[in-house]
Amino acid sequence: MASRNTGPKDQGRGDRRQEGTPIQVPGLLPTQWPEGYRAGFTSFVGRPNAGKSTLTNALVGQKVAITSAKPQTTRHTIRGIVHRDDAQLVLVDTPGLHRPRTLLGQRLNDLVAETLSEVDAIGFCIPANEKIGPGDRFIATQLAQLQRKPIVAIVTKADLVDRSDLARQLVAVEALGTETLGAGGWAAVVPVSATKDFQVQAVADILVQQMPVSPPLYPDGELTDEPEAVMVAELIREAALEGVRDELPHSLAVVVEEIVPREGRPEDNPLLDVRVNLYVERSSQKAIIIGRGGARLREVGTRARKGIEALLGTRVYLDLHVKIAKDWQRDPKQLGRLGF
Ligand SMILES: Nc1nc2c(ncn2[C@@H]2O[C@H](COP(=O)(O)OP(=O)(O)OP(=O)(O)O)[C@@H](O)[C@H]2O)c(=O)[nH]1
Ligand SMILES: [Mg+2]
Repeated sequence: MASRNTGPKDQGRGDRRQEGTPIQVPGLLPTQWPEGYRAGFTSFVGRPNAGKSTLTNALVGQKVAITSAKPQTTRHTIRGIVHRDDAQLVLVDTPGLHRPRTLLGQRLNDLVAETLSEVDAIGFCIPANEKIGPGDRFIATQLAQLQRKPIVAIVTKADLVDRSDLARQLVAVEALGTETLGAGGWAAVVPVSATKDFQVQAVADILVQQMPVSPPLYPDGELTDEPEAVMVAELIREAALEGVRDELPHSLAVVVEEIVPREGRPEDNPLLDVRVNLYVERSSQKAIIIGRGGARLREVGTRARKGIEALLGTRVYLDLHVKIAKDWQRDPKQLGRLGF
């Protein structure tokens, strides 16, 4: 039962999804649980950059999803698991929903739609510091079509506005709910700041209330089921996103080719060789990522290595290569090869 399927997560990523172990060594499912124990799936949706992944990490208590100030950071569904005495909450972080401009964008939207149909509840993330716009309305209308599924409206980034603006946004979000879902509206509306740890616990409590009574779905302590190779690729993409502008973030894809122990190392001081390809769409972008004399790429490696070493628990040598996959975001064949 540990892998109760939410569908899209396990599909469509083709050979990019290399075999790997989750962060924690998978244990056995608990054999006992208290009366009234709840467990289930909640998906976070919202516009790009709304704070879904940051909230996922705050709830899990560890980084399972990369985050950045660039929209469309998340490109696949990521499961993060919250363990409590009374419940297990499986969070399914999704790519931001937006009007698609490329085949990649369309695939990401389809992925979210499929995920939504299979979870127990939905957390619709709307930033406190941005007016509700057509993007949010579009998502709300989509959600309205999911019959009888509880939808919790989460007003994110509450730390960025003062009390009166927050109150106004809560009222506006409430109104959006009755406008699109009818009289019942949202199951709840809750403000949160994932970065300032304001109301994170309250969000967990509300979501748990929406979960069905059920035995635990994951072994104790398992925080995600992301394979290591995917986590490593994501940490490198996160490091590479920092400081690049314009369309480059969208053009970047990262694939870990192999992770192998370096031979001849002392047993108490092993080293992993991690060979990684960074794909961009044009040669001008390749030059930007590499930087003068390779300076930028070295910076990316240094920044990513810390997180990767923490994840894998050993020292690593990162071997980064930048390649061009021309217009991959629009090319079905290349999308397949890159795992979308
Ligand atoms: N001040 C503040 N910033 C936040 C908060 N939550 C997220 N952010 C910032 O908002 C930006 C976007 O956060 P993400 O969590 O990557 O947003 P997302 O919704 O997952 O974005 P996509 O994956 O692109 O759809 C990042 O720069 C975060 O640091 C918050 O509670 N307060
Ligand atoms: Mg995200």
